[in-house]
Amino acid sequence: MTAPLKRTLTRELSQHEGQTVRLQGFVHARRDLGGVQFLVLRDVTGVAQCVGSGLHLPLTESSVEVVGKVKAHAKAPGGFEVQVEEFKVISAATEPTPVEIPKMEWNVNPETMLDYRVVTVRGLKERAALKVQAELVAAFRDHLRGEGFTEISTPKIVSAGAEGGANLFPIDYFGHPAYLAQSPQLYKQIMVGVFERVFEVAAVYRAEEHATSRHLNEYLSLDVEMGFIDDEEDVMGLENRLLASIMEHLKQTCAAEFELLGATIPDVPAHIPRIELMAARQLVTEKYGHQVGGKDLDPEAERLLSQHYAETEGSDFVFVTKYPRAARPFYTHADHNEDGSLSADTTRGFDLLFRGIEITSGGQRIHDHAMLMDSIAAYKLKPETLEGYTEVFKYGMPPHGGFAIGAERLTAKLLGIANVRYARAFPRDRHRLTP
Ligand code: AMO
Repeated sequence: MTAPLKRTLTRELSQHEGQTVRLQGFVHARRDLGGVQFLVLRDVTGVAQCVGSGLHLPLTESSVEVVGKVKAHAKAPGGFEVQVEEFKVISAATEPTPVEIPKMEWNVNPETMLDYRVVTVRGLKERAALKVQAELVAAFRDHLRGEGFTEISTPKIVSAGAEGGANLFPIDYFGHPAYLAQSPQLYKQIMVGVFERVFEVAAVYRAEEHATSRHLNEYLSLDVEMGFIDDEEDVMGLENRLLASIMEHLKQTCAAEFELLGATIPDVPAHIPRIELMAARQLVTEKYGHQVGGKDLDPEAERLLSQHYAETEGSDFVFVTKYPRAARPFYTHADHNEDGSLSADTTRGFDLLFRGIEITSGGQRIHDHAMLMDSIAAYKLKPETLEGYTEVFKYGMPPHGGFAIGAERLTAKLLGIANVRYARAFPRDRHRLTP
């Protein structure tokens, strides 16, 4: 008895010209011309055209197996086709798919695509976006491990919020009030006392009431925190190197995905430009006539500021630094005045904008216990609710800082996806809890 033929992946067809191969995958598309049947088989690496006669092709998306000979064929995807000798249905679809997966385009009836996400997510473009995100996360981990960071895992059920604001999801924890974590902020800081340099990759929760193209109720937060820093420049320097590594890794692993989505991988400048928040507000008003609302930058101001740096410095990235106290959470470290005293108004908090949108917040944190307690009082927070966190600052916490990148925002902007919901396999938004 001969051993069964090993499975070949569609990407490998070119290495098997003239040979008989065994493919397994999904019926991506099918066409029956009476005498001959065409089948486009999709596997994790791509698609392959298969041609045969007398085949009873099942519904699209059925999983199937094809054994056949590889022949060069200029018009077939990848330049090769498989002439079917044996055909087997592994698991037949029992219903036609609600949308035609190969024909799907971005922005075509977006709600329907999300309603049927269990199957629409198999589409080549949807898959490509999630693949890019997976590689981006892998590169995030690799780079940080290379710089001596340790991965941590912090609780997502918490007793208090970290970021302020009203966007906490309350839960009933055995009769006690609790919340879903908005961010690992307080815990990642505590873990600096253990490992000095830490990172976490985990979902976090925000009860955002409003449907926007940049907000999810559950998103993947790529968090970093490092100890023994001089100031927030050390943190921005790290993020600069990290982004350069991520983009380099994407060039090596996701060229096909970027091509499919018509997107380009940005060059990360060796030194990402920086502008202080007040100067940024002034710039968008003076150059573009845009009056900025609130204390921060509004979405239009972010877009204009990015446009300015793309045009004048060719950079898709810009750090906005020295945020005012009023626009930052209680844990943010004050900036120093020229005489060395601490500023009452300005902090060492920063944001990073990428292609018109904030993808990161970060900064130096308060590490002095007395200063932290003063800050909690000044923000009118209840110190007893934060005790589990503030206590650690009695035990010698070094100067530290960090940042968080929203993985879906980065993915969406990298790939030209207009809404962050499509940069997550199963998004949670105001009206969507399934699938
Ligand atoms: P912040 O609240 O600014 O900061 O969040 C950090 C980054 O997370 C992303 N993000 C979101 N993405 C999708 N949907 C949302 N609702 C959403 N909210 C935020 C953004 C944002 O820049 N603890 C601090 C970070 C730090 O200082 O280390 C924090 O959570 O990309």
